[in-house]
Amino acid sequence: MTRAFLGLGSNLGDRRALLRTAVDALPDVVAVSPLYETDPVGGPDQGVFLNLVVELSTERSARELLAVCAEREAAAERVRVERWGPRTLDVDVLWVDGETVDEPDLVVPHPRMWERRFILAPLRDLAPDLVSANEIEAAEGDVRLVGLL
Ligand code: GSY
Repeated sequence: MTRAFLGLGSNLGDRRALLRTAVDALPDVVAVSPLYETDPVGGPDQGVFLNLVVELSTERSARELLAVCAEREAAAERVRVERWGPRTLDVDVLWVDGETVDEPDLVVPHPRMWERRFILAPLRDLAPDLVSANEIEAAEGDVRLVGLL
């Protein structure tokens, strides 16, 4: 079994319910981070996100996890009018212990995770061995702890 982390975010529709439904449907989940309200990083002017990270204990590869992410986004009837714009649900493969991938449609570890506080804050809650407090400080975008999903 391998430790893996997925990042989930939503800034369109009933954000909390969309995240709850997605987390409940994910396989191999062993921990769910607290929920954060986060200012959008990149893209056009858009509403604030809710973000969290889940930990999996899984035999799935990063590539197989990408397919799981796509399934959850499709189930949320993901609407995304423009690139980097508002979306009902975004699910990203962040990290898989011992695995790196560098392919056009999948890069693991997630290539922008170290710049994004909305990823690092909930990831550190679950995996303080991966993310230091200094790395959170150096990352971009305000985040506010909301509580448990
Ligand atoms: O990469 C995920 C989508 N996304 C987010 C997000 O989930 N949260 C915040 N705060 N900003 C974001 N910008 C993008 S793109």
